[in-house]
Amino acid sequence: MAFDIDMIKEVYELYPRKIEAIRKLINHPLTLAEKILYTHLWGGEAKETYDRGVSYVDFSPDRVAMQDATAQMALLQFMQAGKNKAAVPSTAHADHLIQARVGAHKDLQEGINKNNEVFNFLSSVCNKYGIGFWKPGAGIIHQVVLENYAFPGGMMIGTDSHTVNAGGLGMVAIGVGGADAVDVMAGMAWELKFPKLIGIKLSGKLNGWTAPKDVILKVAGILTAKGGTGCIIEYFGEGAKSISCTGKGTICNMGAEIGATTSTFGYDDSMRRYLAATGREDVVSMADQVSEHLTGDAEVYANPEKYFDQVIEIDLNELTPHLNGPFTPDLATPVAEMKETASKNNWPTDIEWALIGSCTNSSYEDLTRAASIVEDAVSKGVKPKAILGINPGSEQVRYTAERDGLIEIFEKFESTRIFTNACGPCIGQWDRPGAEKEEKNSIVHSFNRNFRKRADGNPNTMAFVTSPEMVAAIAISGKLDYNPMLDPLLNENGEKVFLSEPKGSELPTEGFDVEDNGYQAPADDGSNVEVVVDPNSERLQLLTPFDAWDGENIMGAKLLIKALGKCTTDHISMAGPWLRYRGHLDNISNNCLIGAINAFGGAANEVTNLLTGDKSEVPATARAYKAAGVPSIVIGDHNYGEGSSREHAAMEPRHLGVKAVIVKSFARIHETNLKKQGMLALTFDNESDYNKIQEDDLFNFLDLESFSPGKQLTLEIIHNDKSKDIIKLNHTFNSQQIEWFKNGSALNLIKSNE
Ligand code: MIC
Ligand code: SF4
Repeated sequence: MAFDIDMIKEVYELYPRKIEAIRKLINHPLTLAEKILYTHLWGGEAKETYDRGVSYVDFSPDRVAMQDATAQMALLQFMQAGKNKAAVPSTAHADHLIQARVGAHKDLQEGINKNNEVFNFLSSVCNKYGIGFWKPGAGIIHQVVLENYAFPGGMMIGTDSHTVNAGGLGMVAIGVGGADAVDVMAGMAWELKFPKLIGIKLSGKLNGWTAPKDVILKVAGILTAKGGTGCIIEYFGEGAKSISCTGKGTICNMGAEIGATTSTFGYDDSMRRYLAATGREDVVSMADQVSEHLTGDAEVYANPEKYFDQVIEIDLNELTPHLNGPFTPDLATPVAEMKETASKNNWPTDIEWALIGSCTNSSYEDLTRAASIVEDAVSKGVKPKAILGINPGSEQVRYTAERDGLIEIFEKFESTRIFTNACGPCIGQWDRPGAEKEEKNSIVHSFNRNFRKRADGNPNTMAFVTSPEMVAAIAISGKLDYNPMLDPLLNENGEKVFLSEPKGSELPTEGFDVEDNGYQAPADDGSNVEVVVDPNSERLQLLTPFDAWDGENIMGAKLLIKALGKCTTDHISMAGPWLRYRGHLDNISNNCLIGAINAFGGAANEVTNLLTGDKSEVPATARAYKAAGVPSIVIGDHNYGEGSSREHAAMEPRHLGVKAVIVKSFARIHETNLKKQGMLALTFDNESDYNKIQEDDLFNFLDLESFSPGKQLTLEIIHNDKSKDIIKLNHTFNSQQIEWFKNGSALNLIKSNE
């Protein structure tokens, strides 16, 4: 039986009535995204329609998921909200904190030893507040969610940007900051700007070396890293139906890399098969009764231009394998063009490591397709040139893969390393031998992100994202520019051989199996469970509420940093070694903006402390301003805060006394996170005003007293030579969000309403 089946039953029972209510209001055929959004309005049936890209709407998600690196902060905040139990089914997953070093067994034990305090904290908070806990080794949050919790037509939020993976099972699943999760777990509405809709029609059928991953690698190339911002992407067409459920998950997963709010697919047979294989026939029979509501209307898919804000068409027959990177997931190069492109750009082509795993590509099907390549190479006498590292997505996948002989196949290559069922190298939890030498090199992986330093901490590692089967092929050839369709390999006898096309099984023929899935159910009554946080802990710290706004204009603020170019959440609050401090706001604040490039001087983590005139590190400078009672601001470029959902990227500057972040444009989750923590998240009305900001300027906010929705704010910039600029700033705060600012944070507001 599926988890939380009563909740799912209720959602489906209410579907027909809610859809009928919408049809009365909207007199055109409906996309799937609209159906899911309008059936999940806070307050029940739809009473009005909303403007895409304009209206703020209160929603009522069905469930919440959190991963260990963000759950700590989310749950520390939830503990302050004064509730006894999470109001909707919620889970936390221990997956980000385990380092990949020698192999699954040892690494897992080491991970548990090193993170014991944090895992115990999460386990006891979950136990207390009725939250399911998936222990270390159980798997990566989004795979575990797909296998156990996702259901067609449902809505969920998760404190991780790749929560969107559940779109593979026809959900609207959205990545958020912890404070948003707190709203939902506290039984309150969850607010989102009604998204715009992009329709992607998939025609034809994947074939040969082309994989579901190539669909999204191609889409990323078309839309770029911010092209999906504020949009839900809905896939449809014959090609969509031909892709497996986990393949759909891969496509939705990487929608995060183009800034999409989420992506989804209509309910179809691939989902039925996946639900049944993962023990959820009960969900299939319920979903089947409302199946017409769990996909877009036929008329929408027949004339998509009329109903979506943008339509893209991809012919899967024509699609070829891609490699995206380095340093950004939207730089798409077809495998067939890699030789030329790599040599033009001077990308190293020798590959030492090739990695399969992450929430994007670690399904049973992924492993079978990659294993088929390895088996083929072994049978043709070809030895791998690079090391193949594999992180299975969940214990269920790993156990089944072992039972079915897949792990054994991978291990026919002596150099293969099977790592823990966890994020591992995808989030810098990788003790790569030699990384400290910072040599220029390339790696390939089947993950989703490839920002600088992300996998092994080496700024000179260029990571290329591709499908698991291409990762396996590149591991064998040892060459980034290897094209398996054209290039022969030399086997042990010196003969030229070609690798055969990958073959896989969508699902295990004997079904999934697992001995211990790693799940811990919460206590029925958690009131006696005690959660202890050691006041001397360096990893966990109870939160102190941020100060409310004093009602005065912010005057005399100094510039902490003007960030130049790409500034992702990895630049603002780096992961890897810093994951250690995710539950301790003061300690993790020591990584605040240390990866951002200072527009003055061009270095990372080097700014001028304007109180002393000395060069200093960003966090130390912020602390100096804070200690002196001087407010500070941060300036940024386009798509500021792209990437992760981690709210640390907003809480750290807030904790260090930054009052406003002013940029050319924001990534969605980060903008909300800033607002939630009581910060001013503002954009230049005139983008070129970015150029007016000088290192030693003073900033005065002239009209904060009249801060109101839709009204610009005015910033006075006083330059060193006493000349002045007055510029206009835009914002997207609604009146509720302005209250967050006034109260010091959204959480302060929840508490004051208690
Ligand atoms: C990531 O992929 O960057 C992460 C680590 O999963 C993050 C969450 C985090 O920073 O903890 C995400 O994608 O939201
Ligand atoms: Fe984990 Fe990587 Fe997925 Fe983030 S993207 S949840 S770090 S596997």
